Amino acid sequence: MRNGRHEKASKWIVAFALTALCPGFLGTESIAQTARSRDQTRPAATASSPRTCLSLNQSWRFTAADTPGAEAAGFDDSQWQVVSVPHTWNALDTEDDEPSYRLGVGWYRRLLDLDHRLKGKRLFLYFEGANQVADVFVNGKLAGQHKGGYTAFAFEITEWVTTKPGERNVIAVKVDNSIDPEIPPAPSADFNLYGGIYRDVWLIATEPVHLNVLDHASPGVYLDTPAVSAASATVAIRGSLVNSTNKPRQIRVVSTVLDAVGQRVTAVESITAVAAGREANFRQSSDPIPQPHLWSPDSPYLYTVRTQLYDGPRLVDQIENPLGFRWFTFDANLGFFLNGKRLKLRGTNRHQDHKGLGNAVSNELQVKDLETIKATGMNCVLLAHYPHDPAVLEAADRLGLIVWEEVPIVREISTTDEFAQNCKTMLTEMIRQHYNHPSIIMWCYMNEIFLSTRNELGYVRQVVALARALEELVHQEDPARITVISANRPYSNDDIYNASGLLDIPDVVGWHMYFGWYYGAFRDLGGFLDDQHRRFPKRKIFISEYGADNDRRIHSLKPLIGDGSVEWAHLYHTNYVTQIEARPYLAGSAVWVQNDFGSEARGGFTPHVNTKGLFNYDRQPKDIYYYYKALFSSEPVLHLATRDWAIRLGTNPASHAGEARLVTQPVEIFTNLAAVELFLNGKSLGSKRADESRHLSWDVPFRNGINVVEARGVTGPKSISDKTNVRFTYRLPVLADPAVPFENLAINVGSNAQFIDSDGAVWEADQSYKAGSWGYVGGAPGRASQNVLGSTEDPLYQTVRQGLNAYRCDVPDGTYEVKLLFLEHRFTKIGERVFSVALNGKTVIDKLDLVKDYGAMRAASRNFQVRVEHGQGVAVEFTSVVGDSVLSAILVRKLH
Ligand code: GCB
Repeated sequence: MRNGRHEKASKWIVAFALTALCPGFLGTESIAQTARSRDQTRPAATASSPRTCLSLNQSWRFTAADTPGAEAAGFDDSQWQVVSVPHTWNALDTEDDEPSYRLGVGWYRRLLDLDHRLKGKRLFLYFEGANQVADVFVNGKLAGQHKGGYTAFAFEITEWVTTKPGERNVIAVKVDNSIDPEIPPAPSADFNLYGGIYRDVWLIATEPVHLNVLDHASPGVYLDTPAVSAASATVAIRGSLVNSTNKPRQIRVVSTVLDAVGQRVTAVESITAVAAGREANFRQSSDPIPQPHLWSPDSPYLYTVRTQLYDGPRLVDQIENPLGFRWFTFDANLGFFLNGKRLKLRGTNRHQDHKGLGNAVSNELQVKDLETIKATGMNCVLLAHYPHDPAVLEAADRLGLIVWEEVPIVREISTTDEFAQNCKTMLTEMIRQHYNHPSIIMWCYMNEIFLSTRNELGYVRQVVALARALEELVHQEDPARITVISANRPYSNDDIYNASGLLDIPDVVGWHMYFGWYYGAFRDLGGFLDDQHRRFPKRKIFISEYGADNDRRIHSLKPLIGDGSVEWAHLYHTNYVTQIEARPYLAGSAVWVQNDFGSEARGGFTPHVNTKGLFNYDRQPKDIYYYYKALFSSEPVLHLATRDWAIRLGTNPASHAGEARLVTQPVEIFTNLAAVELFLNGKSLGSKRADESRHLSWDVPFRNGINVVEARGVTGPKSISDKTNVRFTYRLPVLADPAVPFENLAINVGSNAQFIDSDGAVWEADQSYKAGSWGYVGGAPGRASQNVLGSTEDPLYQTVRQGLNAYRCDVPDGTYEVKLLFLEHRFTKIGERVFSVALNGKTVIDKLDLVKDYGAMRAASRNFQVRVEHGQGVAVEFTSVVGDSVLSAILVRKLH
């Protein structure tokens, strides 16, 4: 019951997140208390908060199968698994080594005992999110269907349930995460579509006269700040109320603005007439509030607006919404302004999933992500690539993080009316549900939509037409906020985003920039942006993504584009930041991405994971995270950026037998201190002044064994230090040198990078053979970018040397284990590549056909023993039968 545990820990956050819809949530007396044990933590129907909310997260039964008849009240689900929400059926199969994960139907069922005191109330089921089509049944009747996996939905169930003592109701929910081309996101999206009820579920009980619960599952009340300045601010309140009685009513709507400590600031009231069985809208405007506290990242001051409905003297409904006073503009030359002051947006993108949990992440863990982003000193977060949990928006309001939120219209569209309609509904839901969060500044409705090039007639025109319709919709729904479309630099040079007119539509354009990762070189970034700024001088631009995969198992002294090494990623980020900060017209930037995240189709370094995170998938920080902290945080930061490279290996070609064997390798430091002194094993290596780059590097002479590295600096009156160990293995340039007895040699063949395996062994970067040493003879390097089946150490297999004649290791005489690792990375048919392998003159593999013997893209290895005599070393020779030979890695280990 993994999720149950998280839920318990996060109870207070759940409570915090739900106050908008359910101010009664925190009440003391539970109507459920007397009746049942399982729903005991529930809100009260007290006089002051007539609306109650009951968590329905616990006690579901689940089956991962489409089960005919499962909606029926009397269906026997006793054999189903007991689960709690948040739940997904894809937590594990998205992380296994097999391609694909289960897309299909899952059923959930739950009993609902309704206290007799709920008789006469209006009852609603409220789902914060279920991916992606949910059919909700109550006592066998369809209460409603919702499409789209990332927005909330509510259905009224009053007519179908019983509150009679001793009688029970059954909720059954069919959830389907099958790919549906009519529902965004498109399957080409770079993230997993985990199926399930993965956000909180509530029962909301209101009086017959109540604020609308069914307006796209919004709070039913919308706050605007039509006039706001440092001198004064007003709040406009609008919403709709429902009269489910059979008499017309005159309802008094009272809206009270409370300050951050709950003191009344101002109030406004009005009367709304509502006919029997009908809805009616209301609009109110507060008196100006003098010298309002403004909301900003530095001071995220939150007011609350409490909206109460009175039927005569009786309070019949009450909800609360957050209110922040702030105003903002974008300028094509000067970037972003908040409350009249220039503010460079500095942030990161966040996906919601988490290692081991999929998208079924507790509110507590979600909030932790936001707290981490804030603690980095960032001021903004892009919620990629769909609306996020309400707890996330609450946290952003409270912490002062400026939010960009988006609907999952990514990479391609369906050109049907149905797709367009689903996009519009989703967009409306997102805006209405999250409208009152002051943290939200930007609504994005299209993400790199031309990434998948499609040539059918009129496709581009249809994308543009959809964008125009969505642009209009956003401005209609929310005239005060900024619209954005994000664009990738086209891989071909057709300039399609500009040529199609797409980027002329939104208020702001977000660019996804991967120069020096997917294409080009770092230095091309500035040129590209300057060119855009020159060609479109009125356009407001922002870098909404930039990032590079960064796998702590991969390290290189000569990093290369696309190698996944930590060192390349460090070069990439430090280079980008310099160029971004130098361009005042850029409104800001957001790193791709805060945490590594699941993406089944990815065959990168870690199977099915996008590893561009500042944090790993399990939320452990990578060294690069501290670079951003040193850049943006006002707290002192001194970080030895070698935590990710704590197991090292190297050689010093200049050293001879018997010499102190020191090998110089770089150690990076990310700091915002003025100066840092570095120590190795207690001895100073000198001081360096740090500057705005927040980045220092030392050449450190490592010795064989454990090296203690320590950085020391001063901040104000305080000294601070950071200390860590590096385990260094010295490799003799001459393998047979008697000064250090040879143990083993592991080589990441075909790669410029070292690879640290799960046992902590380092597989060295490849080199060409030199007598006395080791290396390849002949051939050329190659690389696969698909997932390697049968291994999680994909990088070791993915880089290969092909067409090689031999691999030689001039080890001293003795008996050795020789292990050869292979991968067929290019061919899928039998007979396309066949070669034989000989070890010290003896054929050990005759006509190896990797596809035939193991399968394409499947990790393969062979072990041999060899006796080395007369200084012959180990020589692995390859003879081609059809096509080229290929080798992924080699291990030579001395047997004692
Ligand atoms: C992008 C996409 C994002 C990907 C990212 C990447 O531009 O918007 O969904 O995950 O690039 O890592 O390639």
